[in-house]
Amino acid sequence: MRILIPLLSLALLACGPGADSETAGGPASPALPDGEVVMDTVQSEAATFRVVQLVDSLEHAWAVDWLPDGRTLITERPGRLLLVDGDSTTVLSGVPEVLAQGQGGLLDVRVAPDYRESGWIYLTYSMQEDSLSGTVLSRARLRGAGLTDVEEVYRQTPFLGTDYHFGSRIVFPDDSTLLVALGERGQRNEGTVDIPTPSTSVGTVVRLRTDGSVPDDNPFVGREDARPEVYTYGHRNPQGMAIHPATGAVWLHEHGPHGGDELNRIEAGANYGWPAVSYGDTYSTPREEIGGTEAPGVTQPVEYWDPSPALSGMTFYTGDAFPGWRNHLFMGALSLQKLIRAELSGDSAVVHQEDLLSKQIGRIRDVATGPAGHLYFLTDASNGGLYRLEPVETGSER
Ligand SMILES: [Ca+2]
Repeated sequence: MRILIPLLSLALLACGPGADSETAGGPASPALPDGEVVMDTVQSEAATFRVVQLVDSLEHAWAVDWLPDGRTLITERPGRLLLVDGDSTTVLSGVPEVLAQGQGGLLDVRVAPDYRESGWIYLTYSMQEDSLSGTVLSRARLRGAGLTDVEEVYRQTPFLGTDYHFGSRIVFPDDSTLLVALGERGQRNEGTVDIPTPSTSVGTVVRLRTDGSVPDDNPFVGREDARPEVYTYGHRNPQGMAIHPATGAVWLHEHGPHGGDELNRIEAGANYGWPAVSYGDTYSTPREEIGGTEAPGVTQPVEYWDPSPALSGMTFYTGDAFPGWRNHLFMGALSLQKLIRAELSGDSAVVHQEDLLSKQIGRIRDVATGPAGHLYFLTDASNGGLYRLEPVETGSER
């Protein structure tokens, strides 16, 4: 059963917390509930922490982000956008209609970096039209308990007939542009080994201005055989993307087929190979390699995993609560039900990995640095939750 208190929250929204409290590094946010400790003292390589469940009864939660005043936005795949303010959770009205089918539904949510001035909140979701579907990016403003000024900013081209591999994640390299990672919609099936091209936006990262227009300096602008919004291509089903806080490089992970989940560093114009190049195998037996593991002109992943963790969600940890984790990359895993901590060598390699919470909490769909510099994650389940990792002081730590 869902435990929501929309009526009470309407009153709270009108007198919410001040808009000047900061989200990262500051005191614990008054806009989050106290939560319930579900794991007491977890000792890991570089930190000791407890796990606190902040929100329960989430139905296939997909993404989490925060407003500048500390209130929390959570998407649920069936099509709901939730606003968490203290102990109250509001289902916001005005969310665009989504195709909640297969892997589709309401997906990512990101608060614009210039939110205090622009008020924009960005959403990705799958949408159906004429029995075909694809991933759409829209933006809207928050007013009271609903969205207003909703406008479609971009839609993937072409729409296709499957209901899976929609991607998707949004990041903002700066105030004026954004990147959206889009799935290949399952059209590149087993046995297909065509070298990918930038002629469609399936299986791509697209780069747009925040109003959806195409920047003049995109890599394929002016080429007749390519779409100008495409920034990188040859991706399979990316569900995690983040910007390195020190270098500004864009990192992305993507689901491989049977094996071969990849971590990639995103470079303008690069081809990441799917489906011609993969470290995964066919789903059918006997298992066979799909294409080869390398080809001329195809960018190799920085790292790949076999078996596939089914990666989802990604953040570079930038908070102050866990000094031993600073700038480490955290990735959620659905199938293998864990949080992966990865240490990078600059922007070139993963030099160390640690698995956290393996099979202890569930399928992890999103992970983020959030209020008070803590690490937060969402679980993907019909009764999932929002959780927070908090530091536990031990004798050996300063
Ligand atoms: Ca690849």
